[in-house]
Amino acid sequence: MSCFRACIFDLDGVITDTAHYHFLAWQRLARSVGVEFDLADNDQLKGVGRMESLEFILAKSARVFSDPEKDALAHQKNEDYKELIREISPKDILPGIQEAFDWLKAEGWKIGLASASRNAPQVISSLGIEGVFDYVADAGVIPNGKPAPDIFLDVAEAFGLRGSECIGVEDAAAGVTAIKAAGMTAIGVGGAETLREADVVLPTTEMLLENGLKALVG
Ligand code: B16
Ligand code: MG
Repeated sequence: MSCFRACIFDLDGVITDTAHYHFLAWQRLARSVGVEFDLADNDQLKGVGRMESLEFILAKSARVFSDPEKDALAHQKNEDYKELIREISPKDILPGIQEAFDWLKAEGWKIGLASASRNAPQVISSLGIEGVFDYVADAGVIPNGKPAPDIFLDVAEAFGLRGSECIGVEDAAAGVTAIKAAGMTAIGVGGAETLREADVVLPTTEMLLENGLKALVG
């Protein structure tokens, strides 16, 4: 009998490929303030909240930005991002994710969402999967963002479970660190080097059920 009773998913880059849309919107913002922003920079921002990500980009500039300027830039990035995700639909659920949801439900596990994105409710609604989750964390009220464990602990607490009873699934190094800091088992989806702290690393979500969840359950 497995000790696991919940699976807690990250959204961007795990359930759907919005990580790429975040990249495009941040790149546009970076160019508007005259700095470069590439995929390697973006990897460091995966899972990192909006204002912290903005600070990372602005630190590349010689200019000093006032708080109102920062608010305006963050607002513009979000407008660009919302424009990019307007067309999202159920066909944008990454391969293997629905299969994993079906198995988790059949096994009686709780399913949670731990996304740093304030746009998460909109995205899961566009994907048509808002009914899948037993609990969706509200990034707006979580004190410390990833890599702090807070958002994963919030979900576990909502389920009345200990960290050791939960598996977290993440595409970001900051997210894997957060899962491990919450005392949970981590499945990383992406590059083995970036996600080396994870208990299991899978190159794609297609392998999540067979090589991730079922492998951990034994
Ligand atoms: P928003 P996740 C994170 O979502 C993204 O990975 C990250 O790139 C983004 O900056 C952050 O959400 C905040 O998103 O600006 O929409 O509030 O990967 O934790 O699902
Ligand atoms: Mg992510």
